[in-house]
Amino acid sequence: MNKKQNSKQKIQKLAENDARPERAIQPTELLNDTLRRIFGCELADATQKQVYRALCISVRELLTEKNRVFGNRCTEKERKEVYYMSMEFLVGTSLRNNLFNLGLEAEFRKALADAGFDIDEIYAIDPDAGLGNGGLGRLASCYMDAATGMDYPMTGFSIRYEFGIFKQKIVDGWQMEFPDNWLEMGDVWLQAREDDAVEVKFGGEVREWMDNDRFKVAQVGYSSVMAVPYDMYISGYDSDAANRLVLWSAKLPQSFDMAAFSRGDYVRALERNAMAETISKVLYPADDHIQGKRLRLKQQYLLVSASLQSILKKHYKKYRTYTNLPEKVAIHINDTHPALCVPELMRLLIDEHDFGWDEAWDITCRTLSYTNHTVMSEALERWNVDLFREQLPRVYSICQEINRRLIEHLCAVYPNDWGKINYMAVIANNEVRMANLCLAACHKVNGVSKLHTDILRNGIFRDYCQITPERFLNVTNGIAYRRWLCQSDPLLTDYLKQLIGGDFLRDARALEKLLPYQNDEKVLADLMAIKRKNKERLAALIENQNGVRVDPDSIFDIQIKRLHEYKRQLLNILHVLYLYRQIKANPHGDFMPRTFIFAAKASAGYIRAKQIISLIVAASKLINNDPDVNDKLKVVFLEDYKVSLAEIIIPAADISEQISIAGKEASGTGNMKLMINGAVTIGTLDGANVEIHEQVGDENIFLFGMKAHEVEELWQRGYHPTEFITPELQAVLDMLTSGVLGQRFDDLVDSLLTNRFGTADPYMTLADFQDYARAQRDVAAVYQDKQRFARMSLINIAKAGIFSSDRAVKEYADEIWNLD
Ligand code: OX2
Repeated sequence: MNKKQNSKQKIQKLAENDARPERAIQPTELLNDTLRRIFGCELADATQKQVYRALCISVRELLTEKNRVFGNRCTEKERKEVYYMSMEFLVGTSLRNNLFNLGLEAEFRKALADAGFDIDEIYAIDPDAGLGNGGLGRLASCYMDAATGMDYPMTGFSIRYEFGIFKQKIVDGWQMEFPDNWLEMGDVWLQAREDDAVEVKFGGEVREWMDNDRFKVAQVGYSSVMAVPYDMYISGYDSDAANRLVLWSAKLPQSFDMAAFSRGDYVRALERNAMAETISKVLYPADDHIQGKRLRLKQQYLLVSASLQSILKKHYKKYRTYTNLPEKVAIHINDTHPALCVPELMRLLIDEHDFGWDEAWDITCRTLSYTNHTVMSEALERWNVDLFREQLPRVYSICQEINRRLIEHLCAVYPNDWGKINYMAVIANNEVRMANLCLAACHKVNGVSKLHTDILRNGIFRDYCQITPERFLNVTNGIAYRRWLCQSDPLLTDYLKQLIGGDFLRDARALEKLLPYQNDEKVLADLMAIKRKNKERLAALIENQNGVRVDPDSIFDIQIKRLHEYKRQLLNILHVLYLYRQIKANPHGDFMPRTFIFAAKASAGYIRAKQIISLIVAASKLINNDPDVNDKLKVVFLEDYKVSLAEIIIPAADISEQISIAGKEASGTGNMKLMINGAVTIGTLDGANVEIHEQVGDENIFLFGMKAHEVEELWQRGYHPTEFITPELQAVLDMLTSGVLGQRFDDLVDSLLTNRFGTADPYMTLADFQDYARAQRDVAAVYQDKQRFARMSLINIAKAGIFSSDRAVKEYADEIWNLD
């Protein structure tokens, strides 16, 4: 090879023939080349930040090449591609994940150490790309990783939010939100493609006319926004592929309102500029909940319209036709947020590519598929008709026609059953219903755990399922365990490699090779020693951030997830106070020391959720400062929960709290991450907990509470929370209203006991309390027997393989997307 070529050129050259250019890399040479090009320096005189950027850029360039070669191969073979549309991708950090996937971690660690840099310090510079709220967004990222690792051509589409999920601080016991300016450092992962910007039209009106006997429709008098794509490359473990996550950023068209400038209305012109660019400014911080805001609708349309236009353009370039779209392209709608795909694909095919309605509808239906992630009624998206029509007049007229035809069809299927027909309509009661739009069109609809899919089939989507049951299926969620186990718990991973070999790195089901060691005292002791190390690491972080000393020999009982009433953090903290009272009453009693650790963000406007955070913080102050209970009970609320914090907490967990009211948590994925790290679940039979229970059996999980059907039955009979209050529980509730916690939580107690806010105790916290306390006693009893607990932990690790996102993505590929 020509000596004058730099590493970048060499990689380009190699990649033409070799899908693994990473194998030929010389880390020091590559870093020096990049440093010279970007900063005009070399490792010897670079700063840590320069090294960080140079390393990221080197990795990005490598992935760019991999993606180009992989893309060409897919094009040559005319492989079917999948496009995953999601308003959220909770990517977390990228650097360590990419180096790990490319098999370059150890080499770069060494090269940097030789130059006097600690790679862990460099990782710490890498910001979380927090372009999502919680499980839904993280799932999208896990699926990108898995698909890439399995060489599936998959492109993610989302929005380049300038501000991701807010940073959380607790100020005087109350959650405050601060902007997350992740692009300051995170921009290094993004590659802008200004030339591929796409026009997206808002507002105006619909005009119809005849053109040589052809009926034509168009949107006129609209305002344009340009959507500029930014590519983030996604690596996969030990794979030939590299895929792209395309993030759209809103910009005003260059030519826009030049008139205002020439009129000298400089300020107004710039104002409109800013208005257009607000579309991609900030992620809506609500999880499992909608706010029907105009800006949110604009975000959704920006994502959908820009993505579909670019998909169609690429498709046409390859095949010179759109009629084979369903054979070559699968477009997946991740929850209803991108449901506008249905009318927008129709619009593009009809208005811009001259298809008739029937053919366009056939193509649309066969191309689109939809995942539902929640049955919570406040999360089912509905748009006010006036708002919708004002912003998207042409898309609205298409929705009307979809609805007209749908109702015609339903009248034939369910004659005169107006209740049902109204329930199934796309437009009704002055609202556009996004779930029904997906149900009317998509060729496949799936839930995210067995229980959740049953509830879709027999509950909220029953009427649709009756007509076409073959469209409905389950794909239980999965996690990218190479991030959540292999990268976040290197101690356990190295140990497992020695003990059972490295097969589990390729196939998570190989973790079952651990099972034969379940009675091996040495192995059990080793596992506990690793857990203890991870607990020490977390204890150090807690001391550093919260100034609280926790005992690594206590049970680390962990609830980390979005704060939502249905997830019942309130149940957990009420029980903590209940334990507190027990210890106070009997300070010399035999009590297994415990540390309860919480981390959770509440949606900014969700006051009840913020009150629950305040209660946790207040309880932690009282308990952590009470010398009577000090070595027995601690409570910690860790601020600013995010992917990178989860990666430190999860390996240190003994107990995983999955305590939602049965029937409400669609799946949960934190439950899987904790399980694969050896935490034992205390939980209800909800979401994927049901399947975790199937895997580990009664012996290796702490179940409690009502089952989903029992919850329903209790509602039917009439739920009276006061009937479930024992004197001990009453005493706990009294703590909340008495002021001993430094403030009073009357609202929270009211929400449990009175109907003032609607239903009393809508998530049946009190009804499940006694059985939860019983299950917690079981936890303490079992933990006394260290070996027994270690065995439970081992079995949880061994049986977690099924929850790999590799398995989940394969099911999507085979049963929904029809990929080869
Ligand atoms: C979440 C669900 O609440 C959770 O149960 C599930 O595991 C996750 O999605 C991934 O499927 N917003 N967040 C969710 O649903 C919605 C809507």
